[in-house]
Amino acid sequence: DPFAGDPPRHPGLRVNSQKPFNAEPPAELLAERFLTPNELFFTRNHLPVPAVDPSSYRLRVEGPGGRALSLSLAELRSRFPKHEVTATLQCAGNRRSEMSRVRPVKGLSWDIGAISTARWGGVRLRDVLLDAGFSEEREGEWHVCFEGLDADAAGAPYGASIPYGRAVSPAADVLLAYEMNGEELPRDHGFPLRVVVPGVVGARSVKWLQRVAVSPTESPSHWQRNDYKGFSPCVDWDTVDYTTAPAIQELPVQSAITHPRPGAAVPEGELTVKGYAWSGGGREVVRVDVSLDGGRTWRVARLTGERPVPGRAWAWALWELQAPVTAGAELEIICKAVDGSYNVQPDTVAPIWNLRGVLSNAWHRVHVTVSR
Ligand code: MTE
Ligand code: MO
Repeated sequence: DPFAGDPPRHPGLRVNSQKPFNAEPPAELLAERFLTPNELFFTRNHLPVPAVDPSSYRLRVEGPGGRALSLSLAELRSRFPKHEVTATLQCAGNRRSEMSRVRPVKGLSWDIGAISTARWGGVRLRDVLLDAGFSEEREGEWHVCFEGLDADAAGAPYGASIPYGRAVSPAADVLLAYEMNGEELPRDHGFPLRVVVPGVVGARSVKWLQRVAVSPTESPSHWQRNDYKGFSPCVDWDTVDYTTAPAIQELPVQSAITHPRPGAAVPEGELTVKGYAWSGGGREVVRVDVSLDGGRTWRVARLTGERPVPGRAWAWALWELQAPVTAGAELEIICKAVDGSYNVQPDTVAPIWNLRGVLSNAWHRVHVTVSR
């Protein structure tokens, strides 16, 4: 069993697949805290968790002109300043289960919890690239490619890439992280070193990082070239051509209701509706609208948690709304977020349906009844 060496996990996680391990925190706990506790942070593994000996671990950074850096963990910590960033990671497949209710899609059936937030500590990717001999400006199209230590049966490692400009931009805060919420990285989240690309789909934040290289083309990895792309609802598995769509990088604006849960009976009186909202590319959430009557009337939720720097809003906003509800009522609660570029979420799923079930960000709808 290639998964026999996987680490123990928190029993409270909602497991979507055991081997490889994929799990999300229960929705009721998801937005209870601004920083997701490490043991509840959603986990998205494609392969078995590699066992890494931190004393012999080396990060290989391919430099220009055939030079290369080989960095131990101690060297990473001592050669480069420590940098900390609070960032939300969201899987492209978050809320896929709502998409499969429109028409079946291929992929893990995530509910609303393939998203979590942590304070990451590590070194800036930028500092490591400059140390390896790269410069800030580079003519033409370049990509920074990452490889993990986890490999498939054919020996191909998990890999992904991001554009060079994001990797070297000091404002983009791309990290090689060795800490998560003040603790050493847990094994499920990439021990001993992972990439964290704030504002970008989780798939590019490569865990168990082994190698960094700069290339004129994107990572050759399956997960960069043939997955994590969006298509029209008219494209099916017979017609899909992965070369025609760009790899997902920055994600669209997103929000979901974490309380109450679908089908709940809530007591009459004052109802508190809670949830999260987030947008890609550092675009801050400027407003969350909530309806209790299926979208006929709206109220504005109160945003809680840390307020972000505009343009570098890497972490989600939590929100809540109090409203009186009367016994016997059937409520269709809806939330929708607006980001700093006034991007909004689509009202329904069908027009954004796609065969892989990614980018599922329609208005989130929760039906509840009010009891006495
Ligand atoms: N990195 C490696 N090496 N292997 C993986 O399977 N999964 C990716 C990314 N990095 C993955 C990886 C995907 S699709 C996501 S959404 C995030 O890791 C999830 O990070 P997490 O498990 O820490 O939440
Ligand atoms: Mo993902």
